[in-house]
Amino acid sequence: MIPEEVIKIADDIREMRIRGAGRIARAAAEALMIAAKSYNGDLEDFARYMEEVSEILLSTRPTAVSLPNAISYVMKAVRRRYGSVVEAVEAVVRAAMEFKEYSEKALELIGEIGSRMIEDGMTIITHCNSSAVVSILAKAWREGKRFKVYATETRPRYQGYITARDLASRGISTTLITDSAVAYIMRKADLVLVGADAITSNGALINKIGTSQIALTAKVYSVPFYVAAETYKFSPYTLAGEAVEIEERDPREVLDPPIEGIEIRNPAFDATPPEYIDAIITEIGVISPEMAILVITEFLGHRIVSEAPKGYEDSETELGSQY
Ligand code: RUB
Repeated sequence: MIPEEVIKIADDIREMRIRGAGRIARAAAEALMIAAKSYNGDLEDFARYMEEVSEILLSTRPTAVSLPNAISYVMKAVRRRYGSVVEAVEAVVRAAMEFKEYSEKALELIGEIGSRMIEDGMTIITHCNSSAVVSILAKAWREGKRFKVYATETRPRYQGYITARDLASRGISTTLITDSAVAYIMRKADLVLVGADAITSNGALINKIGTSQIALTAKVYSVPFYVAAETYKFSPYTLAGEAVEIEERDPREVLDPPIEGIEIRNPAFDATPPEYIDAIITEIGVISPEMAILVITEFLGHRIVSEAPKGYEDSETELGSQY
């Protein structure tokens, strides 16, 4: 029996009570750990049970690659041979803890590395709500740098309000703007800083819907466009030619009640081509989008495969050797 707590985490991810690629990944690792700890069957069935749990978690939201990457990391422990259930459960708990600790440490490092790129007096535009972005801005502010942030509302779910509240609560000078005010504000901006749901093998960014319009505008006004992304946001699946699935959410998030006779679409993410990205700030350093392939192959240890993987089970995510 899959524990209710695990089903609740899956529901919370699906309904966006847990949201943002990093948090989703950590919640999935936590759910696998809870599932393992409450397992009371025999050893032969353990792997099948854990696969079932990971399927439930994987089905929650399709776009953030941090989710399958986190699951892949923990499930690697499930697939080893064990002498007892206790041993198997301990290994899963260890792997889940490792992932969570790595993820938290990565956020801190991104804050440290990224804050060096923030200068006094800057005007910075951000979109949606990214904990990696907040980590950078908070660190720079703590170091005494003084700058101004414009946060977009981020329709239709208004995650920009979370960002604005968070930054303002840290004392950071924050202004909320509508999504359509970006081009108007861009003329006065020095930097755009956004998070990532996935980075593809060719260095494209998948992030909250509207990100690509902002990147396009930044390019026109020659404003640098930076992405903050932990390495587990890099997608090994794109290496094998898979496209990142863009989640389409309920149209009622856009308009409720709907207007009769009008179709409403609600894509939650979009793709920004690598040409629009000046730098990707990761926990292993600042890289160009062209280096995404090296992060996937050399750092995460994925092979260039001859056959496209069907899912996370064909691919094993490493966390890199630093920690
Ligand atoms: C969140 C979003 C964020 C990234 C990065 O979308 O697009 O920019 O997930 O966030 P949603 P983080 O609200 O639909 O999940 O840096 O926190 O991982």
